[in-house]
Amino acid sequence: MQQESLRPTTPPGRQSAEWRSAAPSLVEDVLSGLLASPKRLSPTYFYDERGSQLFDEICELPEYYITRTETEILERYATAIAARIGPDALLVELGSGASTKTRLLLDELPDLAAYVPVDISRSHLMEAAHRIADAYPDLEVLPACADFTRPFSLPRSRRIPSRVIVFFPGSTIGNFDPPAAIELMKVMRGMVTPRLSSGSASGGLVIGFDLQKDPAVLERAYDDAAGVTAEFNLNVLRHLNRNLGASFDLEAFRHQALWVPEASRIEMRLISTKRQSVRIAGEVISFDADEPIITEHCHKYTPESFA
Ligand code: AVI
Repeated sequence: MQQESLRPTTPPGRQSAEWRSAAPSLVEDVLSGLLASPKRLSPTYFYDERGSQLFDEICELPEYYITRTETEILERYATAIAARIGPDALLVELGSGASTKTRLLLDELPDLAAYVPVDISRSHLMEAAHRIADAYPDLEVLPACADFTRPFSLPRSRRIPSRVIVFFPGSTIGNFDPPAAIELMKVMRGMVTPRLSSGSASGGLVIGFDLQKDPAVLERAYDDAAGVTAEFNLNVLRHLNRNLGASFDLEAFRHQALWVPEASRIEMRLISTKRQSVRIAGEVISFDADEPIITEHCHKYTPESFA
């Protein structure tokens, strides 16, 4: 992880939390996904610089109701949520992106110890963090460039926080299959659980998840008329061409968003439009015509199934 303070740095030695795991390399992960049946690629690879920009565009699309709906919910309940969070908290936002919705909470939390936006796209993260720091000059902003599904250390704030609150909006939890979602929530629990010696209050989680609804509405949300989501999906292949020297022909794959009722999820796929082979890191991967690569699962819940 790389992290950078937009405020004066704090003394070392007050590390809040750290997790360790053996992360597979990009090439191992991509090859094992493409050699599996059905073929899979991790949605993590959407978020290079271009992918992060495209995702911001998706959030503005008329068909993509998630961002608008969640913003309305936050507008209505930010005061009540802030009252539950209380003073001097460390607010950690996972997958912070443009940090747009966060402002609704920050406006109601003038006495935060610090705000920690966490995102995998460094340039995107730093731009957003600078914008937040400019808009909230009294707030310590500690951006952390990390893949939050992997081990990373929380930065130390100048003020000792009363508690850690994880903010995980945007229905990103829906992109994890249920067992992985449970594991991630255990990691979040570790982040917010107070060290015994700190005397701090118990932490909390503010999380957004999406509800089941008419499949036609869902499929439109993930296959918009302007083709932005298609471009976002295909950008994964561009990312692999650039970073692994892969030979994907973007014209030979098409975007598909399919509602799978038995799993209660949208599956984002890239469909090979013909029989073809792709070279990637010394391996040759063969595709049949119409063969999918599954690039993302977007799980939809009921309040009961989420609980
Ligand atoms: C980031 N995540 C919550 C989005 C979603 O709705 O599952 C990603 C996305 N994929 C296509 N459109 C948006």
